[in-house]
Amino acid sequence: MGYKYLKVEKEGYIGIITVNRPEVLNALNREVLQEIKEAAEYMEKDDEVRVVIITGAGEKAFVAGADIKEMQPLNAVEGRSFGKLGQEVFRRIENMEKPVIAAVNGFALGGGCELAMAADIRIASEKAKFGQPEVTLGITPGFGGTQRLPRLVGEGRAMELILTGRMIGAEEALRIGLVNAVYPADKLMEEAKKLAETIARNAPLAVKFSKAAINKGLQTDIDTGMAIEADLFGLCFATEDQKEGMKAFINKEKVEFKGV
Ligand code: CO8
Repeated sequence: MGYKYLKVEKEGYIGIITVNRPEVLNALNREVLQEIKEAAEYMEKDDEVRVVIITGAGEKAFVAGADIKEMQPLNAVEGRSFGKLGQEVFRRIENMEKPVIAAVNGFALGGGCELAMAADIRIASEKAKFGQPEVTLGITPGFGGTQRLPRLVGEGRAMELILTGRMIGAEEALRIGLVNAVYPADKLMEEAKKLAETIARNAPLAVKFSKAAINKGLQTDIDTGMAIEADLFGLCFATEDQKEGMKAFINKEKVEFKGV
């Protein structure tokens, strides 16, 4: 399908979604959010795609937030509905069965930082800047930031970042665990693809179950989490990839996982 605000591409096992609205630093209006949801659903259904990368078009921004011009006139009911739309789209990304990598190439502010946090792994360019500046605009983070930031960096750091609206650079984001790695700007996509390829070479169902075990387990007590892990671990033994993967190890051969 055609997208107005996204570039959606496939390279082998990798699906790439690029938010493409550089004239406003890739700001998220309703249409962009809707398109991101459609692209995520398209990637989820496509059996060739094993890993998804999300990035932003242009040199400056990953996503500089929700569209402030679109939000400015909203009343309370409309504001809540806009917030709910962003929450729903980002939750859809988080709940994708396939792993999602955010390649943060520039400003990731407000809704942009929240989009990156909905991905499973974040890597950043040296030029990336992160922040939740909502309180400087008279609003709270509304696309999951108050929930995901403390889970990722801890309550104290999240409180400071959200209550001050302070912007941080890539190195600080790395130090506090908001991103996993920082690369020179011209190497970011290459590194994102290398990471995606490493994941894509592994058994797709085992990757999918591992993601599910982590995400579901983090929302419950440890005994329930262990039960979730045991069930998914058991399910792996019903797959061809487990039989082939272990046989290949024993016979000192290479394996091409099929995802069945
Ligand atoms: N929305 C709309 N337009 C934007 C946005 C945005 N978030 N960010 C940048 N733009 C536009 C600018 O208005 C400008 O347009 P124009 O050329 O027509 O004036 C163009 O992009 C380029 O931006 P700048 O000229 O400002 O570029 P600078 O390099 O000078 O500055 C910054 C870059 C620092 C990133 C700056 O643009 C900025 O501060 N942007 C806003 C960042 C921000 O506050 N983001 C958070 C938005 S709030 C949010 O995301 C809430 C999510 C939850 C919503 C819940 C709903 C109820």
